[in-house]
Amino acid sequence: MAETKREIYLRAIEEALGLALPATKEGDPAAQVTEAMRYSLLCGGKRVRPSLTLAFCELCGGDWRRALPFACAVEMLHTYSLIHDDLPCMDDDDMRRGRPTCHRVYGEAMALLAGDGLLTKAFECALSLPEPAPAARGALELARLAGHMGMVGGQCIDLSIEGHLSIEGHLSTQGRAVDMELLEVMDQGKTVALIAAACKLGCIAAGAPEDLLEAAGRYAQGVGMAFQIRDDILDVLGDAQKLGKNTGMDSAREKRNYVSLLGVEKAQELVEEYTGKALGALEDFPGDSGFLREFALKLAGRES
Ligand code: GRG
Repeated sequence: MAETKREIYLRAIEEALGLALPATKEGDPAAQVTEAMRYSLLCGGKRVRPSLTLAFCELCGGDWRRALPFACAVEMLHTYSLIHDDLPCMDDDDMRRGRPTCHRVYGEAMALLAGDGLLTKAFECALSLPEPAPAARGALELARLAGHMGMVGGQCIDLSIEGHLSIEGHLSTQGRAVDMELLEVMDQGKTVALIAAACKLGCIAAGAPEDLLEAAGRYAQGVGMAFQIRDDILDVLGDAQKLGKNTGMDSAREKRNYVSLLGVEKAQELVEEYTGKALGALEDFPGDSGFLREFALKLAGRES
């Protein structure tokens, strides 16, 4: 049977990631940190973000293979954020992508360095695009969206809500009730920003005009918010299942997210509303957007 577009993308992404981060020779001083980086990067994951990069490149009329350095960059940056998020000083998680977290295997210091290594390597990859102008533009977009005004900023709000961090000034969440507005600001940073980078980098690799980058940003807003809210729903339903409950509401109350504010049903309605917005943004593209349409719909109903 012929491979689907998703399978073709996935195969290319896995191959490109492995080539971008080869194992080092025995005795190399970087051998252990490279192993820790490869452990987290090459062990599954849905590859949502790099698939978006390739699909947007193709939608904008580019050869999707040319966007592979950007796709690898986005996935490396995402993996760094997961490694750091799992550390004891943040979410303190033992399992990730179906196996023990990086720090559980390599220790905290090495996991911190593996994350740092992947963050840095992401920019090396982005800047390795053969044409210097789109390479620089892509790296700039990635830096802006992943940094303190994007993903890192969103993570700060999350830690502040969970009581791990107090932030002075305009980002302070102390004493503020967790409402829909605050959740949206947090998720725009924590989740949407990197998804937006993934989509925009695909357009940049294809040499698309600014109005299409803007439309890709709108698609990312819709898909990114839907992805996060669906994640909240799966989290709560997963917890409820573990506890043998029929509804996730008890465990949802402990966490502050869309399910704790709205309940599962209304949260899923919001997933569908945001997905509709994403589909609307695709109308601005002249090319065949069937893959990205299906992708958004699949993510809205995903089970893992
Ligand atoms: C540490 C700077 C820093 C940021 C961390 C990624 C992140 C921000 C936190 C992880 C927790 C979380 C629920 C983030 C929201 C984004 C999200 C749903 C990440 C998981 O992405 P998937 O489902 O993971 O695409 P895979 O493993 O499939 O790649």
